[in-house]
Amino acid sequence: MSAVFAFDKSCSKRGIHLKESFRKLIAFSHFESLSPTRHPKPSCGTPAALSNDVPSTGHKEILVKSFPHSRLTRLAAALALATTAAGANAATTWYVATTGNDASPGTLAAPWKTINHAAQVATAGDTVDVRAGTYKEYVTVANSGSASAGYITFQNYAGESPIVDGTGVSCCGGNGSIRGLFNILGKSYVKVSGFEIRNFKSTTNTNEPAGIYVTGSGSYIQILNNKVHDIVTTAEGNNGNAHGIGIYGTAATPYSYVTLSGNEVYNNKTGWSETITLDGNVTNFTVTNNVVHDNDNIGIDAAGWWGMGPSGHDQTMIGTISGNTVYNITSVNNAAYAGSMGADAIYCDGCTQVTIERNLVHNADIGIEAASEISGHVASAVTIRDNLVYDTGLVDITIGGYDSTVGGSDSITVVNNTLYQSASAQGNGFQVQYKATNNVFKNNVVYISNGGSFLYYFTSLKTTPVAMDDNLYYATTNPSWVWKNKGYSSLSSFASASAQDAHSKYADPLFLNLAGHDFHVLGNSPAVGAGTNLGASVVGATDFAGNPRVVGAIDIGGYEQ
Ligand SMILES: [Ca+2]
Repeated sequence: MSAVFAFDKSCSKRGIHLKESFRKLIAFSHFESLSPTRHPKPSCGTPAALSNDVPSTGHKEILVKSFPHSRLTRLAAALALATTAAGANAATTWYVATTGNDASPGTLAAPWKTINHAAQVATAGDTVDVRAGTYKEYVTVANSGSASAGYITFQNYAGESPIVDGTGVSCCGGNGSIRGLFNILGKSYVKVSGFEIRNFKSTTNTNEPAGIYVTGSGSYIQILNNKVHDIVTTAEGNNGNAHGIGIYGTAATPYSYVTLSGNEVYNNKTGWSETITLDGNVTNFTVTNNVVHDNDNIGIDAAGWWGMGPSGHDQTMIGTISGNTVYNITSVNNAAYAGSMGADAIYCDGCTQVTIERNLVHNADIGIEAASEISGHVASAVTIRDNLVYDTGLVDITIGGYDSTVGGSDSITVVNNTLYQSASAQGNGFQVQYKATNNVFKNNVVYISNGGSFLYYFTSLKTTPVAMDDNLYYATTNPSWVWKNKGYSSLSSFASASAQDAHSKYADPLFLNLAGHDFHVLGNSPAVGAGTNLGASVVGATDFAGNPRVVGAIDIGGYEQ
């Protein structure tokens, strides 16, 4: 028996029933936030009654009334009325500054004081420019943009860095309510860009803080270039939850065309919940070029089958998770996990038709996983390609349900990834668990320096849970494959027993700089030109670095030359 058997690799993560019940609670509790809180108080709690002083339409007339009657402002008033009369499609740029006043006209010279005031006034096509400074409030976007008039955009004033800070903002309405520092509740064509969003905390399991919270149904949401951090539940040992960025499709009409790009999401303590979550009826999404690190639960999660959406509309689907850097993701200090590792850097938990490509993942409990935790369901039609994954606590890439009683994985294609475990890392390369069908592992480099396994397949329930070939394996000590809970110490013995990896190789891939984690290979590497081109729809257009994926004969691993 190799060292691999010294670890408990059964990956029995999460209190499944507990988590499911909480998800359902979330699905019902969003009604609190869906109420039209047009004029919320700075502190949370029961939504404020609607007030009539700032209606969501006709705001320009309101501004006219508030002007002092100097000659200059009468002129401005006339212009404002003319703008209103000309139609609602005139795009306006509004300004917010910590020195402002919500009774001001919202101009650069006379800005508003709160972002939330701007969020009540701005309509389709408008832009809200927020000056530098710290805004201790939460923001609920009152209106939608449109395809014809454009987005409602909330952004940093050029060259400045506004901060939305939850310090002193009480959270969040009770009864399991989620509230974000930014809330987009059933709105469409909304963009949030260039904010630091931080320090929103709850000490109870009945209040769930979020950095950015999107729920209901809608389309065209863009969350760009924000820093979201220190969103925390201190009730992790008591079923508390918090959310960095949460996109929840809760209706038969999806939340669609959702883009999360260029955000840094870090130092969050989220209990049973994830750092970035898309769950329920979410379609046509893109999560790209984000940096997600130092969080105590899953980094990026595309989820389904949890009851977040209505029956038949309960899967996150048709999307791309690409170009993200995800690291330092572990649940060992999350009391919900009672000291165990179980946090994925990137997780398709019941998603379908999703591509996970060109991500850099390291120092996570689990690198990338595609499976379902819900009995009778699967993650399906997921392509995991051109990723670099190294130094994980359990495994770099895994498929199949974590227990015989949960769901599984169907048609997961894992191609052209480079996996590495250094001597100090604890994990394996690949893992196959329960209920895995029609899956493919091909053209991957797997390099193991810790005595772990290239493949850890510990059940014997499926004859062929995965088709494997054209992989390049290398171990600095004790090469090991585990197939149907039996260990093999040579590629030939493994290939013979499994009827897999007939054309795979066992050789040093000759990384350019292993200590520096540069997984390019030298020109004379056995990876060069040694893969099988499975077609553009499978191997994609580019390699990890964004260079053409196929140059001459396709290479094995994340890089092409
Ligand atoms: Ca090549």
